Amino acid sequence: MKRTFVALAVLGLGASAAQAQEVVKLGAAAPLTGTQSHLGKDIENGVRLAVEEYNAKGVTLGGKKVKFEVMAEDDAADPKTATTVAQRLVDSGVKGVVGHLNSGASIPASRIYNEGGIPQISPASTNPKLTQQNFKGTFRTIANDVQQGLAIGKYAATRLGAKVALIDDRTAYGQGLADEVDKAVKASGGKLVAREFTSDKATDFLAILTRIKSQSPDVIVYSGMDTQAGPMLKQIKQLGINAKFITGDGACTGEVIKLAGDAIGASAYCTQPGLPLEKMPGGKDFNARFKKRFNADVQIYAPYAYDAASAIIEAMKAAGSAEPAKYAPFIAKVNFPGVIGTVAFDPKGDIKEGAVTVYQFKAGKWEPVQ
Ligand code: ABU
Repeated sequence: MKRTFVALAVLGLGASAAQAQEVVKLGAAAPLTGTQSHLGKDIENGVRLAVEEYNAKGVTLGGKKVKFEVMAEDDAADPKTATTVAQRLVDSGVKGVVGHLNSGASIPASRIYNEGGIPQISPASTNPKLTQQNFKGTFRTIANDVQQGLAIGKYAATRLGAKVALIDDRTAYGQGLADEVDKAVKASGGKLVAREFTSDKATDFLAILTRIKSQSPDVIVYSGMDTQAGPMLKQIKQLGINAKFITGDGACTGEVIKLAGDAIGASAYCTQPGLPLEKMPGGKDFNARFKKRFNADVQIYAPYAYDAASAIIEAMKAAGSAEPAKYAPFIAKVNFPGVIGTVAFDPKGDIKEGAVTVYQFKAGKWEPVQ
């Protein structure tokens, strides 16, 4: 195995007493350019904060002091680019990867990591299929869309109105979540009056919204990202559609509020797998450290990325090694208090504690309501 050593000259003792410090590279893969870059950067920064804090404390593996370095890669939220990026990370000798953001990127990339024997923990990809492939090294720190779809479908049909229209963006995330919402609406006694789809590049939703308007739904569920949800809310207002609106974690952001402008109001709801940041056990403190370090607000996924990087490093510490073959089995056994809560995985690799929070838009921001 290729190893990189950084010679640290110990001041005053001369070169002979220099300490060798092993560099352990961790990958952070997410969209760092394009319309989802605010979420990708959130992930990269979560990983960076974890790595910097572990480096500051000092980590010794197998008697050797190590220094962690982050190799950040831009997958552009694109499935094909994600596989290229995954191969580059494996070839570059990273020992573990936190990523990707999009389920449509994480799922194809997971095959490359699995073949390369490199553990992958996604802090954001919620499509259930990611952890259903029987890959021993694939994990996620966020609850999956079986739970989130159930929460959205049930809340929509029982609290927002029985007639539900459903739109998805045909990505692995959007379509997968919509399928779960569809089941949950029907199981909760609701009626699906329309099922439409768009794409994660679209900006014009007038045709599908006009069809939906003719069905007079009580609630529109959008399963996709904030980049589409913002303009969609504007066009719902433009068409005079009088329906409530609910969306999942991909659009449960501050960005959607900016994009929607005055078209977002108290009839807008969203969900996030996990607790609100201020209710996470380590949330307030994490938020302060994150803001101080990056001069930026947490979007959604930074705490999950921080805990994912921590899970990799804790597993390395337990194994006494950064070699993936040696430390990977220890990821399945981690159990530590993270920012988001207890970090421990079920046999599939999903986080064990998976809450879902419902938010309503109130006084300019998303407020937890359930
Ligand atoms: N979880 C929402 C955004 C990321 C994804 O699963 O595609």
